[in-house]
Amino acid sequence: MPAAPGTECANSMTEHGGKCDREMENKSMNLTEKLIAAHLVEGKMVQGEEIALRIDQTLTQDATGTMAYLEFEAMGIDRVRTERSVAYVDHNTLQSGFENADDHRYIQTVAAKHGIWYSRPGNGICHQVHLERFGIPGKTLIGSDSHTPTAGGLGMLAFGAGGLDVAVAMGGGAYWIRMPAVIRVELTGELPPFVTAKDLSLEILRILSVRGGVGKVIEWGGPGVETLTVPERATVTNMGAELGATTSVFPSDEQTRRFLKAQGREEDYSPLQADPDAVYERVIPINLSELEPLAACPHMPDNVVPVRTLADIAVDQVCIGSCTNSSLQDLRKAAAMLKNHVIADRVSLSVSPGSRQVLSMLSACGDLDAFLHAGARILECACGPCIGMGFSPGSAGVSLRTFNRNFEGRSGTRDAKVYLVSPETAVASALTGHITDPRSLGIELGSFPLLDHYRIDDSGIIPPAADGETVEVLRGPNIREVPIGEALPDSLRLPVALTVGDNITTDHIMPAGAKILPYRSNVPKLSQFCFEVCDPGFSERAKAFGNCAIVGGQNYGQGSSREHAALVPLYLGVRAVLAAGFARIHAANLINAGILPLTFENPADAAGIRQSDVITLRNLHQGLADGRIRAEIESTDGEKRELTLTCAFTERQRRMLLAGGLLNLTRSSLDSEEAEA
Ligand code: MIC
Ligand code: SF4
Repeated sequence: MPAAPGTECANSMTEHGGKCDREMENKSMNLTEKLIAAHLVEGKMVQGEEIALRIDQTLTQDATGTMAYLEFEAMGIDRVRTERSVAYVDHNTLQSGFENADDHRYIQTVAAKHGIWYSRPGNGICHQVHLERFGIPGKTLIGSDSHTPTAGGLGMLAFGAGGLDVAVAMGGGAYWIRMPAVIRVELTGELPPFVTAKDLSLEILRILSVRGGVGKVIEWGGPGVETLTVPERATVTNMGAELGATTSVFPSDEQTRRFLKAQGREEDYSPLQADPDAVYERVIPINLSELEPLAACPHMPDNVVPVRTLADIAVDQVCIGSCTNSSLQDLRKAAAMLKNHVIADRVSLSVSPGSRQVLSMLSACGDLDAFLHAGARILECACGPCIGMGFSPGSAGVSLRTFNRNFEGRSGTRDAKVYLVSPETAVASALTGHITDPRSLGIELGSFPLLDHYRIDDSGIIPPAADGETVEVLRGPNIREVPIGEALPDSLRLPVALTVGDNITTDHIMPAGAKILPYRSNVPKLSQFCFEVCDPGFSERAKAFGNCAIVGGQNYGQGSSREHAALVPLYLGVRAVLAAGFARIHAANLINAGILPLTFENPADAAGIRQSDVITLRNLHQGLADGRIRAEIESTDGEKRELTLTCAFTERQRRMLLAGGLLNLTRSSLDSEEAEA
């Protein structure tokens, strides 16, 4: 067993008689380094180096889970080798047609067979339920959802990952990341009334932008941390995903102990914190007392301004919920503000509690009545409108959401204007019908401390079967094969099927929503919608080209962890994506799929390439080893020029790309193991 993080480094204990390299060097460690050291199985803790971590827990949700379990099954392992693996059904709970009900039945049976806990549809959003019932300070967690770092609010080291990486971790394999730089946010002061953890999340997005966290862990510390409850911390770690951060983490302290105790799990508590003289790449001071209500304007989470500057904008729709802001504490505050009031006639208000526990306690506390009287529509305990599963705004509608992403079209309405705000700002605006700084209402909002006891009822969670052998895995006809890459040839001639700009999200690449989500286990069908928001002709054009490339700008693939944003382009023949920069999880998913993510040495080169230009990449095998690839670009009028692409792949990534993806690599190593035996 590893040593408890925060006390010893477990990784090289045998080599150095109980001390890891860093302790040998007498270096004090930040919390991130302690957690990494306690789980390190390969590599050195040198910034930028690839390291492998032992994973204690995994989670999946239904929209990415089917694929992850198909991949897990392909590995031929009987029982998961983690301490805890949980399969949640929370994204596509509409079941509008047989497809999703079939997928859910598949997930339930595959979970029962292989030792995975199953959280039924309606039991809640994966991140909220995981925090309540399973998260443990000091443990590692990976999940096939980009907001898995939410568990960092409990002091976990938690990462969003592609389904294949989660499948490998379930099989006992390590999770590979680059050793991140660590930024400390030093909190002082205390949040003033009507200023919330959501405003703190938006403030850090304002400071760092949607690219500012790439390659970094955001570690929260300072005296202000003590004033934030675990649900508030989880709001902050949740939105760390929007910074592009590898993950975010809070210390585990008295607040953590109180939360776990209220969940009947005090035995899971252990204290964790950074050493007092730990070193950080950068320290960002934030005085909580100086914050004010903020809003992220359309269409990016870092497009942040004070709510008071938006005061005249009329509001059509308000949505409260999502894994960012659907805790009991959030919803009780919202209910208190709504009590004895009715929302403005022009506004439609939805409330999606984060879990059945939250909903049942709202009802026990009498708060549900306030929502009902005010005219709110109570939706299921699920992701719902956050992923475009209903409640889309009307044409050009203004929607205020307590969610974490306001990407164009994500709400299901392409010309909608979505603003991200706190529950307090959301309620204030629902009451007045225009964007309203909640402080201007002149009402008093009492304090809402964490309750001493939550209602514990785990009947929505089904434990795995004791004997998996007896369980039959049930598959519906919508479940189609996972596309598999081809070994990389030494040269590729690729017409450009699409050119796009900066900050392209996985919602652009592979949109979600009620129409498309039912096909998450059917890649051929899903492929019809690839890049639909940017260019509805893309899918047909890519197929017609056979092999092709995509050209993008900075931060290509930000947002969701959905590996479909790599698997679907693979199915359509995309062999390389050339961009000025990539988001971490998406780059990993492309490599897992066997698609080359190549970076322009000179970012300005992207602008000179047009759709249908032909890119020729030669000496690829040597180029991958050198980290530089020369590309010839031939424009449609026959003009040719050359440019340089860079690729700082690790040895492991190179092998994956040469083999045509992780599944091929795993297969060939299994074949050679068999041959040796
Ligand atoms: C999201 O918020 O974008 C999602 C939907 O939860 C995704 C996962 C998915 O696409 O299924 C994520 O964040 O990874
Ligand atoms: Fe679900 Fe939205 Fe959270 Fe994604 S961001 S897990 S869709 S609630």
